[in-house]
Amino acid sequence: MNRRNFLRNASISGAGIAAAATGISCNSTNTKEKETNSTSMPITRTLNAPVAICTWGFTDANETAGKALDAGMNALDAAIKGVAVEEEDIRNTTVGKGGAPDRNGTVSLDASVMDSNGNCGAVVCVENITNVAALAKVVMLETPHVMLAGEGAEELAYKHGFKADELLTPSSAAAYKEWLKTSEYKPLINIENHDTIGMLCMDKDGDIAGACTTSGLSYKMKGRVGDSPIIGAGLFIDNEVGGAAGTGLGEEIIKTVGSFLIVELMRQGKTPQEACEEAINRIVTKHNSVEDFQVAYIAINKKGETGSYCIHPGFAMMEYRNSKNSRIETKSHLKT
Ligand code: SD4
Repeated sequence: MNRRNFLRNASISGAGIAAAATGISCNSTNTKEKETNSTSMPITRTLNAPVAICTWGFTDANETAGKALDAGMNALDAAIKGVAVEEEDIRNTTVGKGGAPDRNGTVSLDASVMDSNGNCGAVVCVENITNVAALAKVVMLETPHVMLAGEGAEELAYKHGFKADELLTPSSAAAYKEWLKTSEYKPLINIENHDTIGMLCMDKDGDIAGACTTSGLSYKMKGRVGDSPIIGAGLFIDNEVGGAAGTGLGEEIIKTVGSFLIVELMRQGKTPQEACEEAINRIVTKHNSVEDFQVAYIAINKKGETGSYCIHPGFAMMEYRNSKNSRIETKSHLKT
């Protein structure tokens, strides 16, 4: 038995034993399978998969991933395929091509991926490649490293057939020109200026993986890197437990290692919803005021249960399940 199957079977047996101990019966709404544990006791396994969730209201991206999962694609490739929809959509001003530039007028992208075996890859400060989540997968698979920056990441991309692209579009260049008039570095709250995509997928086998991709904060300092490409901050997966992804002011997510925290809280028994709420509360309790910035989290556990929570109202999570794509308005710490 390879490590992956060993862990999967171990976690399934663990879930079954815990459920038996609490008298909870695991009823699946989707996939129900009988398993046998080491003492030959039948265990009903709940997978409720496939499931795809993502940050903000990215209907098409989430549906793309969900349909790919339905067709049998593995969780990592489905997440990368889903987020590519936003990377390639020039209307999205904080992801991929068309993303807002830094203060010098250069668009630079960050991304990370993590698979169900605990492997991960990331790229930061990439200036000429649109599909940076796919590039993060190349770092994961084709190098002995986890993260590559700037020119090194781009060299790797060209070696693997990626094409150079102009990421600054006429409309992002015009918005930048307008911004230069005041050069005001404003805090960002919601989708109108802030729409990184973090996506978590559970495939038909119940394996979980994710991807996170962004151009970061609009008009950031040159070289600034946020949470999205930092494993544990913007994205974290532990296939025995679940996964989490973040969006919002990356500095706050990094300081509290938000996605790792959520997965660890789920490991301790919290639901995805409770874990997201506690991770937001960690940030809130460290500040006198959180009026000025947004942070939002999404999470999924091994049973396919999901949760989301944020600081300011206005954040929504997309969820694809049983071939249905739904927008889930997320509860927030601040009520207005
Ligand atoms: C960052 N977390 O670079 C990203 C920004 C973001 O929606 O989420 N925008 O800090």
